[in-house]
Amino acid sequence: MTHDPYLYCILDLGYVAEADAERVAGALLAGGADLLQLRAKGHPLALIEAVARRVLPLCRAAGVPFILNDYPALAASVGADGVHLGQDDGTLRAARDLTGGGMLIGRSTHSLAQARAALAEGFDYIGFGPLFPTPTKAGRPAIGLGDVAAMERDVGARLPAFCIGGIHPGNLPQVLAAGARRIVMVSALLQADDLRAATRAVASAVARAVAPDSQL
Ligand code: TZP
Ligand code: MG
Repeated sequence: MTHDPYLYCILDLGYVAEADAERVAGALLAGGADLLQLRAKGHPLALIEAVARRVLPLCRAAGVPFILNDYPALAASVGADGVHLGQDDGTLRAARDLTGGGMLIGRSTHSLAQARAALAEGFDYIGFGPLFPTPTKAGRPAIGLGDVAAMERDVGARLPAFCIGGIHPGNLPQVLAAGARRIVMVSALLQADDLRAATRAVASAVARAVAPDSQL
């Protein structure tokens, strides 16, 4: 990463066919993803491992951390840069025991209280949301924009905090105006006609809002 991370992209196999993994990852990276996560709900571990091993070198070449969702031991064995844990995916300590030191470990949070707890526990970064309803995490209630500023003040000032959930280019200005400084965008990018251009436009919009002098 050459600058502070603003845009966290997710290669979600719910939207991307396994055979397209490298093409899509390449477009997200070329468009300016600052972190890339592989998310593969309901897929066999062997397939997840195979995709991770194919995508990881692209991230390395781009200088972008590769994060695996859900599986600390697999993240360690493929040499990922990090692992992402939901609220029900165990403690930070348990994940560190599986991965050893030096790996980024992130936590999904769904409230200000959970965000503060993740900071206190020592996670390296958090996701905060879903801000809006989203088919990518169906059934998870939206938390809205009301706590974004407080979360940024109490937590985002101390560790990278990525707003997530139902964010698309149309509501991005509203999310940034609410105080978000880093975002995750999944379906809106993965379903774009020109993935690389869409990613580039979002990366630039976030950078312009949070670092007006940025060259992005
Ligand atoms: N965690 C909270 S919301 C979400 C995850 C993984 C899904 C985000 O996807 P999208 O398509 O950008 O709403
Ligand atoms: Mg999980």
